[in-house]
Amino acid sequence: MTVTYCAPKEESHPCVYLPHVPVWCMRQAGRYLTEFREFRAGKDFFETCQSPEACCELTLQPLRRFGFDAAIIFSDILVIPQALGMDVQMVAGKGPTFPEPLKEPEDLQRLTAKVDVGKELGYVFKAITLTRHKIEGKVPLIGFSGAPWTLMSYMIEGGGSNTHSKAKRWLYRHPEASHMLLTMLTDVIVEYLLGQVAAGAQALQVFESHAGILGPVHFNEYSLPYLRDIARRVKDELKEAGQDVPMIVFAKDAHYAVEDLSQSHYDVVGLDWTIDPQSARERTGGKVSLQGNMDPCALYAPKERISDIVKKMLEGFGTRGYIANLGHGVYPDMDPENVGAFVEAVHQHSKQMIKKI
Ligand code: 1CP
Repeated sequence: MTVTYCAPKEESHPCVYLPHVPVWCMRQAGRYLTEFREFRAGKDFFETCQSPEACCELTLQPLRRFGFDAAIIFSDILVIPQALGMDVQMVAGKGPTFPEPLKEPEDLQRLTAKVDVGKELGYVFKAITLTRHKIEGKVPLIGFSGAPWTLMSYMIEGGGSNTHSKAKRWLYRHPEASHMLLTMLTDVIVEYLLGQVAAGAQALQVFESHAGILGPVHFNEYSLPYLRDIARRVKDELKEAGQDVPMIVFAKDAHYAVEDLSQSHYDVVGLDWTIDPQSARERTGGKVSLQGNMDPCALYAPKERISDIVKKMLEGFGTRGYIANLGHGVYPDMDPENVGAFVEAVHQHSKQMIKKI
């Protein structure tokens, strides 16, 4: 099954000129919004993900409140392990849970060898097409996927983990099987991202949320080659069809890798808050755009303080080749007003900075 987005005639081009630095937030659709909690109440998380209408509504909720310059489709990175045949449940108070995680290399045989991405994940494509229409060209719609290592770690750990020791055990004990699993995931991710673009996604973000636990040596062996392969294959395939879509890579806690990431076929490198904006600029040498990186916890500060922090961040990154964001997602206990203050501060300070150029 393929879903192809056909733009309505009146839709404006997404690459519009903005008088300010664009801003969006990871997890901008989330539990910090009362309307999100009300909508999700009593509904199963993954059933919600499978409803295009629900995903569309949840994607649009933050846009109604704040002046975000992009939408990110409501879904989850764990729909890929589900497409590979694994059972994943969202347990209240615990987070995502795999009742039968992968334990040993033989367990790879349990995974679907050739995933029919259109059939298994067509509901995400439908959600993207519906949402793209509903946005009416006001802001671009971002599609996303988890990166291979992050998905592998969930599939082996069976849920969130502090040490990721079960998944890292595979890297030390079963390097071949690890590469096999990462390759399987990469193949599905490439097709999944291309399907999202066909359905109407105007940018793509790849989340390597568990990069930090790897360290430089393992990152170079088990993460970076797959991240590169994903961007290269998606870009090559799109190029053949005369298309291009900006791609963002977000490898959390992998500041040691920013140079490599800036040369890995992605257009934008997303940064967490543990790296200084100016040094990120120096290390990436203007080769890519940067995204990030305010500490999400700065949203607990009073609004005036948020404005000062944003100003410093903008001065560090500069206004060109830059997308403002947090260094990770919005937390459920955050005050929506402060999220609004963050967005306003980015717009206001960057407008003034651009005027001075
Ligand atoms: O019931 C709920 O609403 C649960 C909270 C929630 C939400 C709002 C989860 C469970 N997933 C989501 C949506 C989601 N997940 C989005 C939506 C778009 C948006 O950003 O607004 C996105 C992009 C994700 C991606 C995602 N899921 C990541 C990568 C980003 C990151 O946070 O590093 C990861 C690691 C997940 C797994 C996941 N899903 C949900 C939780 C609580 C977790 C993390 C669990 C853990 O390992 O601690």
